[in-house]
Order: sequence, then structure tokens, then C-alpha cells
Amino acid sequence: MVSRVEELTLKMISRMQSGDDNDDFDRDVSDNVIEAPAKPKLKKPPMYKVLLLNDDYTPMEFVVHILENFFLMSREKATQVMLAVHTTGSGVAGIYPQDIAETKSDQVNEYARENQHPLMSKIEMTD
Ligand code: TYC
Repeated sequence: MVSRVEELTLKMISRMQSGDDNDDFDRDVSDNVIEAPAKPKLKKPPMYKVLLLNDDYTPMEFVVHILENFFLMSREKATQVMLAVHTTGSGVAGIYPQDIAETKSDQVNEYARENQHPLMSKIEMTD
């Protein structure tokens, strides 16, 4: 039994030897090619906000310290975000894939507790 690949190989050799043009051969070969899907089906991971919640007792300087050290903000940016949380009740410290957002939020809550401040953070899925 001659396989399809062998059949095409023999056809290619005879075409090459005879100097024929290769249009039919190209069509035969293209029938045997599995094309990649037009769009690779990779989904971007859902992103989560890490929110800081306001309270009446955590010192402003401690919140700024958190934003600088856990969320890598400049002093100026950290102060802006801290004041936004202070005046509105909550604010976004950062946006990350779920596992990173959970870890950051847990680290902030643990660090605040260790330092006897009531500061809390939580995560929320982005829209
Ligand atoms: N409201 C606090 C104060 O007046 C400051 C504060 C800001 C606390 C942001 C928590 O997430 C917070 N000292």
C-alpha cells in the first residue's frame, strides 16, 4: 500500500523531473495541512483590585508606609491614595491576578494586626 505522503512525494519527484509547474501539487499538499486557528484561544486572567478600607484609628503615616512598601508607590502617590481612602471610605491600592491580589491583601492585614492597627484590605473582581 502506498501512503498519501508517499504518493505526494512520488508526484513531487516526477513533477520536478519533468519540469512541470507545481500548481496541482501545491493544491494537493495544502489539502494535507492543518492550519493554525485564526485566533489562539488564550484568555487573559480575571484581575482583582486590592482595596484599602478606611477606619478612624490607623495613623495616616502607617497607611502611606503600607502603600510605599507593599504596593511600590512613591511617597506622593501613596499620600494621594491614602487621602482618597480617608475621605471616600475605600480606595484601590493595586490590581493583580487573583492569587497575587489575595496574597497582598493577606500580607497587609497581617502586617496591620502585628502593628496593632485596625487597617483592613480586601479584594474585589474588576468589571
Ligand atoms: N482615617 C484614618 C485617620 O484619620 C487614616 C486612614 C486612611 C486609615 C486610610 C485607613 O485605609 C486607611 N487616621
